[in-house]
Amino acid sequence: MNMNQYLDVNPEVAAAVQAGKPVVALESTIISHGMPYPQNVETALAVERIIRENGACPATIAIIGGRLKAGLTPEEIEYFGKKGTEITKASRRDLAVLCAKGLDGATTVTTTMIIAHMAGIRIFATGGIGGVHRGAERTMDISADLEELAHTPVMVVCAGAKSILDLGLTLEYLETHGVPVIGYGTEELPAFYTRSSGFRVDYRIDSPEELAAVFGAQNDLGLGGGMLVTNPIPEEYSMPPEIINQAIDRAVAEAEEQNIRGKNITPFLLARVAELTGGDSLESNIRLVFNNAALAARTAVCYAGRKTSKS
Ligand code: PSU
Ligand code: MN
Repeated sequence: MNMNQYLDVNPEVAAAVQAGKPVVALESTIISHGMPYPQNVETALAVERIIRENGACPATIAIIGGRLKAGLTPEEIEYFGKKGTEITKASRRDLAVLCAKGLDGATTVTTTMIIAHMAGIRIFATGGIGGVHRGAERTMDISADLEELAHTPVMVVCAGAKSILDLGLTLEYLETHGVPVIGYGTEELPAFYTRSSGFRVDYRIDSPEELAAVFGAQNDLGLGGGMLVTNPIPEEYSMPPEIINQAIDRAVAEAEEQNIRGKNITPFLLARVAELTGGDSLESNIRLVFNNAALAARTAVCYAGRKTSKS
């Protein structure tokens, strides 16, 4: 653990990390900005239950009153869910300001990786990651999530990325920065609501044991950096590509017309796609997060077993 004066690891999480037991980190932007209240809170609590059922300890990560929290209470999750988009979406560049001023922040993939790593947590489950935006050759809008994956040794289990992004450029960027992109049970990069995107991943892996072994090898080699595991949404919850792509194209066009920029663009697109596709996309979103939580927990169990068997 890389303890610092701003970090609070909750006692259950700290005990699990100390004992080398499996722990899975979870982000809080998905709660505050990714889903409406009260489904966001119900989902966050259900995800923690799924992680426990699969043998690991959950650690939802957030910034509260300038404290970096690894592990939230149900009351703190409720607080985040209720406040929603009023809470600052916190990326790497926001951390120092929020800590020094004693403010709240919702952690993105980037800041969840940073705080997980500080707390000694190696595996993290979420829905979708940020990436290279469409039109990035003009706007230079590339999510800090990709940079964090390049540098911070945390495995991120997600359902790929939404095609609000340029998925081809996102894969190119990850390749340049040396981030392995794994398809879980698939050769294709999943596109969040759909199981396929038309883009190939680097490697297909079919078991949590093998995911843990590959991540272990990356750490043992001293390569540093993260690993991206893309886990396709279960078939029964996936959405018809025409419906989702139409909504995404429209949301992207509206963002352009309204001149939405910077950190606001991703929350704008997520909210607009959710509105345009109604309850179906919310249900799909919730189901894929559950699916990722279970895989991350099973992988964390294998990863913990691997470490203890070696020492
Ligand atoms: N994409 C999703 N769902 C999300 C996010 C992205 O499909 O919830 C959130 C995550 O917290 C991610 C962040 O880390 O948005 C990326 O924001 P930006 O594109 O501004 O880097
Ligand atoms: Mn951006």
